[in-house]
Formats: sequence, C-alpha cells, structure tokens
Amino acid sequence: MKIEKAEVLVSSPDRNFVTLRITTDDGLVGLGDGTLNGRELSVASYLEAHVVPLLIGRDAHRIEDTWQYLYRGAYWRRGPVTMAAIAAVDIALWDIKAKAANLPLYQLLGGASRDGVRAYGHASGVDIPELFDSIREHQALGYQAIRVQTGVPGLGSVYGVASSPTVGGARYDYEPARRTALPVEEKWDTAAYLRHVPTVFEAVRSEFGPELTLLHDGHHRMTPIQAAKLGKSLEPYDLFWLEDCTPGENAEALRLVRQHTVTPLAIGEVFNTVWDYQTLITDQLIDYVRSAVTHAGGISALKKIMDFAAQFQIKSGIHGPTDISPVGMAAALHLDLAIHNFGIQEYMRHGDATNEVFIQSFRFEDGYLHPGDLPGLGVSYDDQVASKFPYQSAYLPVNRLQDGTVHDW
Ligand code: CS2
Ligand code: MG
Repeated sequence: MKIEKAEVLVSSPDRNFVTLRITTDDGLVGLGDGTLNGRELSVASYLEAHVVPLLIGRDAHRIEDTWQYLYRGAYWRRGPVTMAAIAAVDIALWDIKAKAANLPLYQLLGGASRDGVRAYGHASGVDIPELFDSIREHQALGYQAIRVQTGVPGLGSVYGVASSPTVGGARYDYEPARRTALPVEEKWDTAAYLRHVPTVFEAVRSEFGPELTLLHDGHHRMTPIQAAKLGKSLEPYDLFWLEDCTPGENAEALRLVRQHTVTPLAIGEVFNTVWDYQTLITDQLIDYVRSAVTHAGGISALKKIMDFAAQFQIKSGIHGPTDISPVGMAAALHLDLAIHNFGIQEYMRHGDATNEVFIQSFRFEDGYLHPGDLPGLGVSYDDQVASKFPYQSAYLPVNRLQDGTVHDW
C-alpha cells in the first residue's frame, strides 16, 4: 500500500488548524494534526517543503520506519515544529492502517481498557459569581471534572478567563490566540495571584462541596518556591492536579516543588519528546503527563512515553484545548481508551465552525468521551466548508510583569 498523495490543509474555522491528508494508491485516506498555536505556518511549510516530497511512494504500513526516517533523517532533532510535523504524518498513517484493518484505531493499540474516557472542562470567571455560573454551566453539560481559572483583582485579562463565558452551555469561548498582526500584551502580578487563588478554591469548595474534581493551571508563571507555596496552600482543597506550576525545562525545579507539597503535579503540554520528561518520570517528580499527541510526535511517540511513565505509576492527562484539532483530539481518545495508565482527558470543546470542517464520530456523554467505532480515527475533513475559512494570522498573548519585564504567558 503506497503513499500516492499528501496534502497540507490550512483552514481557520474559529481558529487556525494544520491538517495533513495522506491518500494511498488503493484510495485509503488518513488525516493527521500538525497544529501549533501561533506558529501554524512553520509546521505547514516544514511539511510541504521537507516531508511531503519524502512520503510519496513510501509503504503506508511502515509507520515506525517512517517515524524514525523523519526523526533521524532530519539530523536536527526535536523541537515543537519538527515534532508536530512528524506527529501529523504518524497520526495519518495510523488512521490509514486502522481503516485498512476496518477497525477503530484503539483496537490496534491493545483494545479498550475502559468503557469511557473521563474528561475535564474549563470553567472560568472574571470574579467568583461568574466563575460559579461557569462551573454550573459545565456541570449541566455533564462534566464531573472541572478546571478552575479566574481573574485576579487588580489585573486586566489573564490567561484562562473567557471574555464572555458560556451562556446556556453554548461552549467555553476562551480562544487564547488573537487574530491580530502583533501579539496582544497582558500584565501579570504573581504575588497578587498567589494571594487570590486559595480564596477562590475556598469559595468553590464551600459552594460545590468536596466531591467535585477540581484542577488548576499555573501556566508556567511561578518560580519553584512560589509554585511550592501555591501547591501547599491548595492542599486543603484537594485538587486533582496543579498544572504547569513552574517552567518544566528544569526538572530540578519540580524536585523543589515536590519537597513542599502533596498537591499532584501535571506538566508537559509544551514538551515534544520523551527526553523532556526523562528525569521528571524516573524521579517521580510529576503525577501526570500533559503532552498532546499532536505536539509529542504522534501516537507512536506518545504511547512510548506513556508506557515509560506507567513503570513509575504516572498517568496521562492529554492536552485537549481548542488549538488541538478534532483530528488530534480523536487520536488522543483512541490512546486514552487503550492505555492502562490513563488519568484524565482535557476537553474544551470546539466551536460550531470547527465541527463543520471536521466531522467527528467521538461523543461526550455524562462527563465521559468515547472515540466511536468507525474504522480509523473516526474524523473526516470537509474541503468545501474549510475553503470558507482561510488562514488568518493569530498570536498567543505576550505577558509582562508590572515593571514591563517579559514573563511566561
Ligand atoms: C492550556 C492551553 O489547556 C491548557 O491547559 O495550557 O489552552 C494553552 O494555553 C494553549 O494550548 C496555548 O495554545
Ligand atoms: Mg495548560
């Protein structure tokens, strides 16, 4: 079964997506996600210029060989652009292989290890009343696990807070990438944030009780000792995890946090290979692996990372924001269903325009997701609808401290 055609499809329903479509000589079609928020065209050009010409004529069944060929053959290793491009190829080839077997992809990954994939959604509010409304909206949608983000008194717009959260359960409308020629800039004050967050969880717990599964994303903004302080201050509120509490490139930073708090730690959405996790996993400095299939080199690579993590009782928490396309989301769900060390799946829910371009078989019911049982990933791409949404330049915000110093967003 040879690769006959590979198309790089860039469309922008609700937001920009990069999709790779591979077609074989016997007419099978596979889709892959190569979306990298704010740097989409980098991945698209990497695929068009340096990957697609190498794919034509290759045996579509040779997924592992193709992965190694693209990883080692590039000479220059790792990085978000390279690994998103390789992921797009890997996901598309797994889609094809499962279609050739006439099986849903999870059956090729070991079959189902559970009945459904527990999901968490994003509740947010500029203040506590708005946050409570958003939590109730998400409970009404069926979520049993909810991420909590709020505004910080004295600050303007901050990460994770929708400008106008869902009304009537339409959907969480926080799209971080702004369609502007230059990145918008936000102001940050970690001390104000550290004072405020414990009061938010105190209010949420007293309003919603001890059972509701709660998560929080620190979004890389704290120093290790600040992260340790927050983790310790949140212990009474029994979080499922504190995510990206401090930049994860330095594993020793997590070791310091780990010495001070038993709040579970999740990290890795900006990582792109197993090497980013090596010490964090072997020294058990984290509890959840956050990579998306799209950003960690594909299904082949993320399954290897999760099999490695399983030896250290570390579980998955695959990244699932709106900037992971429904193709990347479907790939995550097939992996979630099959691996034993599944933790939880992020599910922000895509917008209506996105769901018109990407027709999906996965379903969300009573807080659980399931990839469906169509052959392959279970996603198809509507070119005609996609053509209505051409690429639009969009950037993630840039964050600065009160004195103007650039800070992690
Ligand atoms: C966030 C992401 O969902 C999350 O945990 O960290 O939404 C992140 O802000 C975006 O993926 C950035 O593009
Ligand atoms: Mg995050």
